Amino acid sequence: MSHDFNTCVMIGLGYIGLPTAAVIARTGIKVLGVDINQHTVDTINAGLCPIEEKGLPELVGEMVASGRLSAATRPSPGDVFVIAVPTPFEGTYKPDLSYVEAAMRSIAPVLAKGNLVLLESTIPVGATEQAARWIEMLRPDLTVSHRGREDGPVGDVLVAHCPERILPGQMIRELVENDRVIGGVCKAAAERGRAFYKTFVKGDCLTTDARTAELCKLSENAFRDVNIAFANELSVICEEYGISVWELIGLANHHPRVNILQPGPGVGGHCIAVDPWFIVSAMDDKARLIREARWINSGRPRQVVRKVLEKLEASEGAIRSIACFGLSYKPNIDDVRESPAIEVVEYLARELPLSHPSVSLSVVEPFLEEMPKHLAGFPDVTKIGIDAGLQADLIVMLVDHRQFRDIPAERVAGKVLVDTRGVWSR
Ligand code: SAJ
Repeated sequence: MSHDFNTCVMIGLGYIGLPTAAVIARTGIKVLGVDINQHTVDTINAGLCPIEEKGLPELVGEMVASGRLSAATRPSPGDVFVIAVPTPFEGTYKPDLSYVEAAMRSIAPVLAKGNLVLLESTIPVGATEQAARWIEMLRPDLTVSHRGREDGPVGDVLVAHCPERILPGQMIRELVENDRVIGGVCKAAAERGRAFYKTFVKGDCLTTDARTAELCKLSENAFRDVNIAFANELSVICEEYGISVWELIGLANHHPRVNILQPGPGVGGHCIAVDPWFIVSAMDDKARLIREARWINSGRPRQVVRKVLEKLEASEGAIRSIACFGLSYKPNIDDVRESPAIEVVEYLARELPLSHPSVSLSVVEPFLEEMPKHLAGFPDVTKIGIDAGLQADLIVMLVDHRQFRDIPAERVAGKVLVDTRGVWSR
């Protein structure tokens, strides 16, 4: 190895931490993955993978078998500590940094001079500096270099933010190929961070300060949210005019400088539906466009439900069964976090018994074996296969999985459709 990173401790073995730990282990660095969930730890130590992701089970199995990856509930000393814990928001849309603070508390006792601490979790502006202060308070015997003190002596512990950017479904490839932004609390931290990422990243590793890196990540996801909101607003406008939004976007995108995204039933996942609030909650009325986009996208599931109820009313009792196609937050994955499709089904499952008690509701989701726990409170909602779903009187297309795209339009001829993804309406 042409570097001096021999051991890495990954805090958090979720959707980001586990694939990142496995890819780091592949370089030959010894990785200890830490998670508070004993079941996750046991599963990984058995060479199994608790997350569905292309290529990940094989890589985890191989790394555990080689002894380069292991898991525990508490950290041990190491050269680099990577933090990949969740940063949810509270009811007030303010980010909750308690997991980051708990991670700092867990690593503080084992930190040593020369260590590098990298936060990959998506965090609000200022949080990396806050993490550095927590370390200082917990370990008064160690110095942590500060913002604005670049010319002073380099701290014993270097702290930087390197936001993750990987797309579920393509994580292993993107972990290696994507460019990375590394923002140091001081310049030395950014440089040391770059040296670490260069051990497994083929993309460019760009250095900056911690605040810029924090806002960079939030801006990337806010950019996508705003652009999806634009597509969703266009779909409402098109409906008013009786125009196909899919045809419109297809035509507009022939312009060399136009690239409109796709409308849908809303924005799901644990990133784009969450991160823009980290900007809005800190900025209030200075982030009006970002806030409006969030409202537009988070209101989409209710618009879909309204459309379904309008179709029911218009059918005057002819519609006896509804099948919702897709539950995951986007196509071709099994991830249901913040899924707008689940929200649509939940609304319908609550509403139908009240206003249309004789109409049955079922869901079709080839990427899940069982009904997700969010829908456990609705025993009347059944999970059925594609063929059975196509027998329903009203089909609500919520996720354009490849299996659904393969269904020829003739098979839904004569059905009442609410096609939020343009599977049969393009
Ligand atoms: N969506 C639309 N229309 C579109 C594109 C997406 O409605 O044209 C919806 C999807 O159906 C889904 C949601 O948006 O519900 C988000 O999906 P996504 O594929 O846009 O993004 P994520 O949440 O899976 O991953 C994003 C990525 N960020 C960007 O593309 C800027 C990823 O690179 C980040 O690593 C990830 O967030 C993260 O962890 O922050």
